[in-house]
Amino acid sequence: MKTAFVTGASSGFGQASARALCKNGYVVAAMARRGERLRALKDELGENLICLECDVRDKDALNRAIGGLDERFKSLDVLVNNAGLALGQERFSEASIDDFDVMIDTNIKGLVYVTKALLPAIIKARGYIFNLGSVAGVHPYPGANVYGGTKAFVRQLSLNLRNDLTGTGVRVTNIAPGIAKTEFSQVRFKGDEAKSSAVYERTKYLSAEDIARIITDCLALPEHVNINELEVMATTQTWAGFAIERE
Ligand code: NDP
Ligand code: 8X3
Repeated sequence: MKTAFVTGASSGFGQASARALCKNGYVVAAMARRGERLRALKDELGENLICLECDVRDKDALNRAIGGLDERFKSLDVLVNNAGLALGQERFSEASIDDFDVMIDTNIKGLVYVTKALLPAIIKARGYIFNLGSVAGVHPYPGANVYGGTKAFVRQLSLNLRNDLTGTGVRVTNIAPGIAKTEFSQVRFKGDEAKSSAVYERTKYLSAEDIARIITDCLALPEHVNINELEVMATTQTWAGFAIERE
């Protein structure tokens, strides 16, 4: 019996990954704040889905939730560190400091808390850590400021973890997706339907299932193969080039 732990499992990549892992025979601990979404997923997937209604920013609650998991989770085969968000896309000077706090606390600190709490179990299983970075952590774009910074942190932490985990057999992959249709833009634009749907207009984007498939495909690789990072874009997405000021 293999075990997995997925954060942000109530929507998007996390939900699709929890579903795919369950269907591949894993017992999955699924964490998110929206418990009703997790319970609906459990109705769909059955007893191999364990609901953990928790905010990854709350270190004590997180440690209690992880501590309350049954014996099977003393050994953890897969961690998908996925919970995260962007809030706003204004220039740094106009953006909200409260939004910065939420992104830093969730995307950076939450991911660190989860990893720290679960690492002994992951080492025991010679397990696999997937961290959800972003193209925004590699390529700058206007208004990505703090969000991009948090994802650059995720990328560098992923690489540094590989060093610290040398000799343990634990694998770490930073997955850095580009445009993908989930609830991401609804959250980023705070429910502004016109803004969020404009992101996906007249183009072909990645789906949550594409990312889940990448995760299960990586897991199917032999144990001696570690993919350090995977930057994944829709075929329709490329770069816009440098911006040049002209007089
Ligand atoms: P969604 O908004 O669809 O899903 C985000 C998930 O994160 C939800 O399940 C949400 O659950 C959870 N979450 C957010 N904050 C917290 C918190 N404080 N505690 C626990 N869970 C939390 O977006 P995606 O699936 O697209 O995003 C998943 C990850 O992928 C994020 O890290 C995002 O930055 C990254 N990403 C997304 C891309 C995209 O274009 N979609 C591209 C590149 C990276 P709940 O609200 O119930 O707590
Ligand atoms: C999400 C992808 O390009 O909107 O991380 O930042 S992007």
